[in-house]
Amino acid sequence: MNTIQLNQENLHLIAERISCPAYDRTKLKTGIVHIGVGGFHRSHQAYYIHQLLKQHHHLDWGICGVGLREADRKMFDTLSKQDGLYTLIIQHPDGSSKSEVIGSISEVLLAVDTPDLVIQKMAHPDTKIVSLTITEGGYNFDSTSGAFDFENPQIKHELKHPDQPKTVFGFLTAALRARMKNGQVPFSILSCDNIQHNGEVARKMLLAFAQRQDADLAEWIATKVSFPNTMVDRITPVTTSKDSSYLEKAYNIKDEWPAICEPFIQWVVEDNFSNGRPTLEALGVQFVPEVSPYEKMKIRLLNAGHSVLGIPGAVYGHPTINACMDDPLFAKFMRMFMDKEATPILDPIEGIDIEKYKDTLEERFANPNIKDSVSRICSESSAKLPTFLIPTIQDNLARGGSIEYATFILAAWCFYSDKGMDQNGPPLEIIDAKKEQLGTAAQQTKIAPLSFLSLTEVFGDLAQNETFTKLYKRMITQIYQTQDIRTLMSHMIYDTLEN
Ligand code: CS2
Repeated sequence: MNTIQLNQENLHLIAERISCPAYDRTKLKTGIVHIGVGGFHRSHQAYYIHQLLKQHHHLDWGICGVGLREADRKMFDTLSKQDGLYTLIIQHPDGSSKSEVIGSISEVLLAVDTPDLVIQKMAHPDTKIVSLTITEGGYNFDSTSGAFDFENPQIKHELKHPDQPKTVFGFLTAALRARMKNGQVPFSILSCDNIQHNGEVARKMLLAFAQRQDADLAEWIATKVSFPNTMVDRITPVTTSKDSSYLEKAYNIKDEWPAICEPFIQWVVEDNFSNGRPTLEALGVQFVPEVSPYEKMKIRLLNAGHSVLGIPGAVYGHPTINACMDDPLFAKFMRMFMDKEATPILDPIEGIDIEKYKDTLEERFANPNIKDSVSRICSESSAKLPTFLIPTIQDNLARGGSIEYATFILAAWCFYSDKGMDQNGPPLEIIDAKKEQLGTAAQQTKIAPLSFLSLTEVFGDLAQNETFTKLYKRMITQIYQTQDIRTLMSHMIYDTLEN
């Protein structure tokens, strides 16, 4: 068999080897513009929409994938070449996998090349939803005050030149302004990032920005645009060249950017849309009046659990989350964190057994075929921990609960950030927009043990809390003295079990 390049023209040939979209992609209308096409969007929302097109033939809900940054060029080039097609490889824990070509992304745009096309697409009457996976950091808020960061140079530029948008806020306001002028119904803005109250945060940030641009537009957005809150979930590791090679070897298909994921998938959405929505309930999406308890449970257990494994895992030398779970000490440490610190601050959810939910998380993290790198988990921790972990410390400080495990992770993160600056030490590649600031603050630890906490945009006012700082200081001293994260973790578990 010769190797076939994945694209629309070859789809009928590829369909002889692997499951392919049978719906007529040429008839797809763009109902959704999605900003931030990475692995996660492709394993989650685009997968759900693909099922909808496949099973229910609702061809109005095709997706236009948009990249806003120069860094999205590879996504744009690859998906353009493949006519939006890619293979989703679902990896089961028993070693079996299921591959399927996904066809719901019908077009792609790169905003740095064609900003006007992006605005036109969003302003087009067919577009009913603009969805976002722009990462926790993309919402441009200060984590202490929660206020919009007007000091961001790109935002400053956009406010001076509203006709030259750069960020999501510039594009959304430009498109919504066009819709307001044309007397059209606005699209809904659907945030799919791991931020609690993600819809409300998106709304607050967009309104703050719009207000500075045009008070009438801000008023129109405030009254007319819906921002449903959502909880999204599917573990999606970074695609590697091995994944493309696998498709080439197994099916003779050349796909330069497949997506890999676990079998589990969940989407809980607040049923509040200004301009209609796809009927995804038939596919298992839960539409509920109140998403917050689901979001909180997922962020404070799953996402925090990942960081609780990944940060010490990176320092110790475990390459993946499943390798961390294979180490019984790491697995126990994470469960202790979940049981003692995260669970007590969660609200009960009807129909959900939290103990079972945590058991499932353990199974999902241990999936040996996902090989989710700790570097993905640790990336952008400066944006993740203020949503995933630090609020749990604050909640426990307020209620007199345990903060030991979460505090240890912050101390380990300081050590990790310090090591990442060390040119002579073992390689520890840190991916974080705040890498320099974190590293510089961490390097002062030996002279001033609390120096890492001086980054108030990350830690808020934690450094002012004596209960916390006392514990943090003890832990950071132990970590720097022993340089042995794993032994310290085992002592903590032992002490907890003894008391
Ligand atoms: C991870 C998430 O980025 C992270 O740190 O916790 O990407 C996680 O895998 C997804 O939210 C799973 O739904």
